[in-house]
Amino acid sequence: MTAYEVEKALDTMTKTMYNKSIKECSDKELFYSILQLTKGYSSMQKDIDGDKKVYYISAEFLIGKLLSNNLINLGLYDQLNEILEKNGKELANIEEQELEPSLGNGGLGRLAACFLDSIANLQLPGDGCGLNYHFGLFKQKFENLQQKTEKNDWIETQSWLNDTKKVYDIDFGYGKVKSHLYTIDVPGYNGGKNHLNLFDIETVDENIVYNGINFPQWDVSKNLTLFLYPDDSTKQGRLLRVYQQYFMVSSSAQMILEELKSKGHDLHKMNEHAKIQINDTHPSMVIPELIRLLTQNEGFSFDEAVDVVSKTCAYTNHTILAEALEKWPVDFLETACPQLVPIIRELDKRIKNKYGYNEKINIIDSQNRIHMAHMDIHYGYSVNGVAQLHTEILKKSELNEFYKLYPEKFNNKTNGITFRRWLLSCNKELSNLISSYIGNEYKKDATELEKLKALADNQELLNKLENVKYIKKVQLSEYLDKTSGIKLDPNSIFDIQAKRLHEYKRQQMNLLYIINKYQEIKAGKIPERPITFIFGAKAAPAYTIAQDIIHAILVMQETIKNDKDVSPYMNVVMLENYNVSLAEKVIPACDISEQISLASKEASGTGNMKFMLNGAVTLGTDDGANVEIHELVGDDNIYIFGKDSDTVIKLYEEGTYNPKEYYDKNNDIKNAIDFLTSDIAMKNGGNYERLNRLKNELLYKDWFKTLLDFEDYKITKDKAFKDYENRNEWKKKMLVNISQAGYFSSDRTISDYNKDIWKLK
Ligand code: 26Q
Repeated sequence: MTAYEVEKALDTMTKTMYNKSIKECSDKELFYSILQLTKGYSSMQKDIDGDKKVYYISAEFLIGKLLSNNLINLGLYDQLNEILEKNGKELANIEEQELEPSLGNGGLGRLAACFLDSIANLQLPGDGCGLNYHFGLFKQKFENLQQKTEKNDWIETQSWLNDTKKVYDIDFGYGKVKSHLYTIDVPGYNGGKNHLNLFDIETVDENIVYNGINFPQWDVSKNLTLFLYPDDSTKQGRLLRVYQQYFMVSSSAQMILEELKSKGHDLHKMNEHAKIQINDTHPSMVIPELIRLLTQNEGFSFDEAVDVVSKTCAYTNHTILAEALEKWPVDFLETACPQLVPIIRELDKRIKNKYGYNEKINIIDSQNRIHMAHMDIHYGYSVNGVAQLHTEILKKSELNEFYKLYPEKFNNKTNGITFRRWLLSCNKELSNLISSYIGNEYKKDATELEKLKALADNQELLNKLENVKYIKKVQLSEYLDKTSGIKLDPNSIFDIQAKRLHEYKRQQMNLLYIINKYQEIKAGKIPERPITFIFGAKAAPAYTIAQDIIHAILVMQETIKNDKDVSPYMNVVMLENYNVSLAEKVIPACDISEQISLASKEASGTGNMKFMLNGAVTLGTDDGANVEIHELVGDDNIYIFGKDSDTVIKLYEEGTYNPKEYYDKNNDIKNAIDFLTSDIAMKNGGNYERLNRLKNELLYKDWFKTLLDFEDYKITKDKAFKDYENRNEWKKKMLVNISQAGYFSSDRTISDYNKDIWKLK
């Protein structure tokens, strides 16, 4: 498409929609016009087709804003940019008009979105299946230095959603409901398109939401698709989750069978034409639901159904945290979807007959709970972890009993990210710089980035790289100033930890470092260069300690802002409502990427990859995909600290870890922890109850062993700040990181899934 053709089309669109020329339109009107234009172009792309198709079922698809992404993939971005400029408009301002869908929490949901992009990019037939949450994940606000939650309204009259008008009947224990299918096009970078299928209950009622994100939890026909993961701290909330999950999988299973039949396939050979990837255990009920549909509606015997479903479904595990492994009481299913219970009992009985009573591998345990992962592993054909270390831990410990039974099912698929969003779109300055040295080939084959390594002594490139980083820091500073009055110094070091708030990710360790640095400055030890510590994190509403940690960070932000002795040398910023769009601004501006989970706890991490790709240097533990980053860049281009996963796993087994000992013997730790309940913290808005709870948690529990690693963390982090001053060496580290990031392209991950698990083409 030429710029001229696109301009004519856009002009016609604005005339039809608003009776205005491009110049006369407001940014919002232009957004809607371009939205319609883009939807039109993408609807003209033909569906990516093939004899076998993958269905990626996931409770989360954290797709982020779609405008730039779709324009890039449809090959319209540059033309549109040019046209808008010519008409005195800026694409960046128009992008700001789009509301961000927040259909995910964090890593797992964003991974699903990257995967859809890569599946389409590789021209593989593959759709996503999920739920059309009207408010998604909550919007985060800070009030009185605490997190407040509001609903995130993203569906406007005009949106990316297409109404297919298709409806499926879903049987809940209390009666039938209707599931309405909407789709969002997923255009591939190389042409063609797939779909994200989002199911919605027809009777949903947005008006029942009151006071932020509260709603009557019992009224399933009205509330089912309002929110992502409603409160799971109460029984009602957990039951609603089961309703959501069953609704999602029953809709998906019906849609898949309908598609297979419409293509004339024999359902007995369904596995030759469809693969279903189960994204963590949230969609696990698709296994018994398919068996139910095949036996009840398609004349299959139970054995036949089990056989073909087991050859169709594959399971991905994303966590080894015990509390996140879903176990649903049989009672919940009796209420939500009683028709599945006899099927799951039969599946369980077969396992018990074959392998005997063994809680480690049984589906239904002695407390009458259904272990969703166990069902997936017995009745699926593939089990994968999401990074080398994670898969090894699954095989060696968490799922060892299963590994002994089915070694052939286990495989690793190290996560990846789509470079189209996380480099080409969010950091055009960097991608243009790269292109000017190694050409454009890396946009198709990310491993081409390795060519940069040979240029590690090219002074001109190194200087330009530093300049790009500076520009991105300035852009972030301007954005934050404009949107929230936050002032940053782009000449300071940007040290960033941006991810969901969880104790295992150890934002509290970063906080203790910050308190320690504050105390050092007060005592006269001034850093060589000012440091800006940036956090972005949402905490689950029912997760009290996580809320306490956010509060403590905000108190430090306030304390430093108010202390003229310290504020010239350090700054703390807790970003409000960290989401995909903010990540696209924050990540390119980062110097030091904090990836400091307790070794063995972070399955992979994907933020680590995004930061690396944008030229940040990682400060992290040997955990998740950090291990692979470490291997790729070598010791000199990463800062690794802390106890390794074997040691940590052993410590848990021994159960002897006592955080108080570290507090007693290390003054830095003692002073930082005592600060939490100090007069200074109280004067700066500290809430005693919250901060004292956090203090006691660290002193007497510290389940994720913050104090164990603190000393090494401090030494390593101080060294990173010192090394930053050796500017040329640092620029080389940046370059090496970018050059080695190609492995983490989700195109690589997806071609591995395809090669080993789906075998589509
Ligand atoms: C389970 C039961 C009840 C309530 C909630 C949940 C629940 C909700 C969300 C459990 C897990 C999640 C999300 C998990 C997640 O995002 N895991 C991350 O997945 C990424 C992609 O593989 C990895 O990179 C991260 O390491 C992993 O933490």
